[in-house]
Amino acid sequence: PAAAAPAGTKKVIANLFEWNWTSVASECQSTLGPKGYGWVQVSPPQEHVRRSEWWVSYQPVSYRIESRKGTRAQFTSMVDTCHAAGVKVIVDAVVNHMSGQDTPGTGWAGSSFSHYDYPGTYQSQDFHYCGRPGNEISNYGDRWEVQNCELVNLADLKTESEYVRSRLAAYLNDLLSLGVDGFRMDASKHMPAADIAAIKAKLSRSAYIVQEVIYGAGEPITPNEYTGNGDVHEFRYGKDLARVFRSERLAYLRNFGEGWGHLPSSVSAVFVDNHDTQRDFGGVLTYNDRGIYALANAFMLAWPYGSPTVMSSYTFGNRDQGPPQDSSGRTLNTTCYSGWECEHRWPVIANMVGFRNATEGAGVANWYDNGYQHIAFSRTGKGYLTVNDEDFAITGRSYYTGLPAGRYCDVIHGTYSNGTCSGPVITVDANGWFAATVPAHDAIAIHVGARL
Ligand code: AAO
Repeated sequence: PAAAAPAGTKKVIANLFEWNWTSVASECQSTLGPKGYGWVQVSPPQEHVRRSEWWVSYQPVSYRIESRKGTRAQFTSMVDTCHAAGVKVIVDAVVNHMSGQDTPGTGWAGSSFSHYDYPGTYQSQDFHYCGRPGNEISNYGDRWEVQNCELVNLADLKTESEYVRSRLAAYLNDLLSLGVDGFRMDASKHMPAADIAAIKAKLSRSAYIVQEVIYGAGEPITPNEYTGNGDVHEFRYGKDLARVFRSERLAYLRNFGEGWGHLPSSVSAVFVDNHDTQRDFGGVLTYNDRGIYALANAFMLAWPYGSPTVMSSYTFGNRDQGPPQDSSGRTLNTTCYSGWECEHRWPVIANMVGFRNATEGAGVANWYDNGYQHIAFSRTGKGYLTVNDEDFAITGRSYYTGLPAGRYCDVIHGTYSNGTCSGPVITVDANGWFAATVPAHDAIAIHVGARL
């Protein structure tokens, strides 16, 4: 396929959902860079409608880089700071549509607009009017309707038109000029793959592309159609992983990924949950699942399928609740573990980013399972993970790792830094074995990047 996974040796993405630019910048410096994250995904930066809900970000009013998350200057400085910390930036790009407000209004930065008129940007001739009730998508079984009607009332851009394509490319090129490295193409299912290809062809330089196409059983539009443009989010991954952890057997994971009918690994972008699935897909694992959520992320980071994104959420009670904000709607600075979950900082998850980096390119070997909830595998010559999701500890076993003899930091229970380990040390013998107890609902992970 034409697509490339995120380039470089550090491929893990942290999705700092709805963080403001100042907080993203300091997180790049303090945590993302030092912990080995290669990329940060940020929420849509363009001017949007004014309301308190989180999803205002998905209702563009103009392409000025001014939003509740910060100004153009703050955005630019964030990109520079992240780059200096070795972290590349992916922008969530809302290109399928404009706003969904029926009454005219004024956007975040003062641009006035009405549903089908964005002065200086788009006018009524730039939108689809599909002629179905409310111009609304109701049947995902109808390809034409999904790509020509409105997704939840959002004014649907004619992405087949040359003017619209050029305007969208101008927006993305503006972001590239500020140093942005990649784009998450929001609502890609609602644009023909050829339209995305035409927009991509107008970009001033190459950029990482990941397309949001939610797999829906029996739907005519499939994720596979989009792989020629770049990576595609594999929504089956998080759903299947949650089902395995909640009601099936970890032993089934031995061929997780392509063996389960998921996209080819080289074009697949995966996550345990994202901002939509944690709200709208019953059953996925989220921060509310605490330890099991950490174990699912540890598995994702250890298992060589797809490009992983670690979700980082703010705490919410109801679906529409916006991020912590001041009385004018400006997003507050992030305060981890108080209003913000900061999953990407959880020690198990953050330390497993180092495991991913150290094992990049190594295959799976030495798979072991007990038929139920205890699994183990090595990443040839580089690392080893065992997960025990039984209700009891596994004692009196030895594990064959194939790793060089030595003393390794168990990065599930300790952090390796400057040659020391803050937790238990695992000793691999001259034949590549170690012996250890794995507590119930727990794990042990070792890798060559955290060897004492
Ligand atoms: C808000 C209000 C609306 C109002 C609108 C305009 O909620 O009531 O009409 O403003 O004023 C976000 C929010 C929306 C918000 C919108 C705009 O989620 O609540 O609307 O901003 O502010 C489809 C799309 C997919 C989309 C998803 C939400 O295909 O692209 O809906 N995701 C992206 C963003 C998302 C954002 C938008 C797009 C819009 O990530 O945050 O919306 O920019 C099936 C289909 C999917 C379909 C879902 C939901 O999925 O397959 O394509 O996604 O249904 O309709 C199982 C099935 C799976 C199914 C899934 C979910 O797992 O396997 O097929 O369940 O039901």
